[in-house]
Amino acid sequence: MAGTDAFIGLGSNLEEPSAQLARAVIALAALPKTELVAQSPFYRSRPVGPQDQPDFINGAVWIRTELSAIELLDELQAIEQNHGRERLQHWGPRTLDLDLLLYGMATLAEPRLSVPHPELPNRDFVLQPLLDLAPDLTLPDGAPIAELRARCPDNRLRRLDPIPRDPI
Ligand code: ROI
Repeated sequence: MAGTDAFIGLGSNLEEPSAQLARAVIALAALPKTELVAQSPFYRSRPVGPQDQPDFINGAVWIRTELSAIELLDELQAIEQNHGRERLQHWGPRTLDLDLLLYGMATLAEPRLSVPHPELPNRDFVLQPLLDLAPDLTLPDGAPIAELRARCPDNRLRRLDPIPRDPI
């Protein structure tokens, strides 16, 4: 398929987080004009933000899509809603968080959407899954993901093995 390579970060720390992520991957694979290229392993990570909340499960997927960045954002937000997203508190627990991390080599700063995701360089739970998917990946400014990963704060990532299957 022609299209743009995009990377989506997945996170959950409520209501069986691994199953939330596995269902989200299925929903992402079913998006219109989009194909799933690869899915990263899932990781357990300590929460960034308030510590009085459960650990997160995080992962990432690589898709190729003919949707525009904003169309893709709309689809991600629809999946979050359909999967019962709850976000009661800023930087608090949530059932499903889907972040558009990279959209090709685009740099966007729009009211609804900043790409690359502004927190990407600070979050090992995003950088490590990206590295698993594409070891040579760079940001649009040329910064290698591998270098950012080596320099970013430690959230005690623990890889969940094997990737949970059969969430339904
Ligand atoms: N912390 C971790 N470890 N993983 C997340 O996905 C995550 N998402 C968030 C906040 C609450 C900032 N902390 C997180 O939105």
